[in-house]
Amino acid sequence: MRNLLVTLTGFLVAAGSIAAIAIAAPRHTTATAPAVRVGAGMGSGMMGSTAAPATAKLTIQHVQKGCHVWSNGKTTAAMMRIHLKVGQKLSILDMDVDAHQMMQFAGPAQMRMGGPMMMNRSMTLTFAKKGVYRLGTKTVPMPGAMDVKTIGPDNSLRLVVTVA
Ligand SMILES: [Cu+2]
Repeated sequence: MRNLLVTLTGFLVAAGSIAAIAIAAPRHTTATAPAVRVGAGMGSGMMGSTAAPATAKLTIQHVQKGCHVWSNGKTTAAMMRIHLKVGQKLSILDMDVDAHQMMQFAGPAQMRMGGPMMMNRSMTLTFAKKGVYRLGTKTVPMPGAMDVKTIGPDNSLRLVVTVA
């Protein structure tokens, strides 16, 4: 629950600053200082999007049949293939009731997977070398975890990342 609150607070802070910028723009059109700040913020945002490829995002979603699947926002599957550019980041968010430990089975470089991700926690992997990375997760039993009824055996999440 604490983790959820931290996440929510982060969203609220982000939403608040966006709202502040939106409000500041029409109110302070005559004052020069806020206008410059708004302009600078927009400029750095645009520079950021062109300098580095956008972070790819996958979510581990809870489903009734198989307990969990990957979601890229468009499709869901236990096995996903994604293509990234060298140096691109992949952010993985665990929205499943299970804790998931990322694993690497193969790849041109050893990735640091850290510890298990709890619900509502995310991790970001950076793919610095070209090649094919075979990744996956295993669920990790946690004390006090929710016992949610699902249908059939749990999916084994597998992920093939091609970096070129
Ligand atoms: Cu699950």
